[in-house]
Amino acid sequence: MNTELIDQLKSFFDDVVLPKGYDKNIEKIREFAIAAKELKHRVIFITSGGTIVPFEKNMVRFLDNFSGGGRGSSTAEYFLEQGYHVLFFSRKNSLQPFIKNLMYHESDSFFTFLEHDKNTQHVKVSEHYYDQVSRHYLPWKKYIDSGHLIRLDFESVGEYLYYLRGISMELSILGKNLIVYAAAAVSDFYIPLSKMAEHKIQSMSKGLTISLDPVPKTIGFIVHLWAPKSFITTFKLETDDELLKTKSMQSLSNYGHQLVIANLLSNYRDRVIFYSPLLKDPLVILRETNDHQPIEIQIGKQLIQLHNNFLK
Ligand code: PAZ
Repeated sequence: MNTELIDQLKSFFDDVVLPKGYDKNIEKIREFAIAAKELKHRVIFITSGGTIVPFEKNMVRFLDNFSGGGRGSSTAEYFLEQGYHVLFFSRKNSLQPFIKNLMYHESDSFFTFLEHDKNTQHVKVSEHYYDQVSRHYLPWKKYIDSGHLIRLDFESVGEYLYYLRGISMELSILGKNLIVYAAAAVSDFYIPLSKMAEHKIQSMSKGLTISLDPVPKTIGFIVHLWAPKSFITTFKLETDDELLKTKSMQSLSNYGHQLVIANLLSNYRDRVIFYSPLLKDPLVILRETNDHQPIEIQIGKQLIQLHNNFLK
């Protein structure tokens, strides 16, 4: 890795807050990685949801982005069902595998599923929703209790990168059995602590101009330093179709990893394209309009096939 990039990353880490409980959480991940290695488990490390960029040290305001964690959580479900162990690293309060269907009900909130039991004066799951609640809650509980699914969350871009580095390094002992699946929408800009207001920014008649520094690119670090033997998947999101192919190919040639999944904001739930040196041609994956299954099932199927080939 070029020393300039290494220095940039070092200054980034020096100028953001170390996540609370970092050492303890990394210790948990180390134990998970050691057990998975001993038992030769296949593991996928999924990042999901969007990072925030705080404006103040005593944070009142922040920049956010649209990602809600649908892609990451649906992918986690598929891989768990296929026998993979999943480390699910997601934005705090974003969608979670299986229980996402209970967190956000189509017509109402989680309260839709409840009813008042007049005999006990307790609230219980309404009989009408027994099947639905069990179908989503039970697999979630089963995978957590069995240790197949472990979860950790992030909020700011600083927390995200600290853990991205720490988790990748811990899981790297799994070698080729590890897939890194970086689906989170990570901010390209941030405010370093040294330039950040201490307290709530006060209103000013002349308005507010905020200057943001670039966040260092980390794909190269994962590929060359943090988890060099694993199968690395990154996402490329664009809004302009003309740019999508070029940017995806550029990313593959810059970093030399296994897979870029390209998607457009306008239809990312219905269409993605795989660019990979393991494929002869780019692979377009479409969700049929009458298909009620999420596209992540198709993504997962193709990804497992590529992972199988990579392992041979
Ligand atoms: O979380 P979600 O389902 O709402 O969105 C998923 C996504 C579009 C953020 C993901 O597919 C993706 O493209 N992630 C990378 C984003 C980026 O290039 O910054």
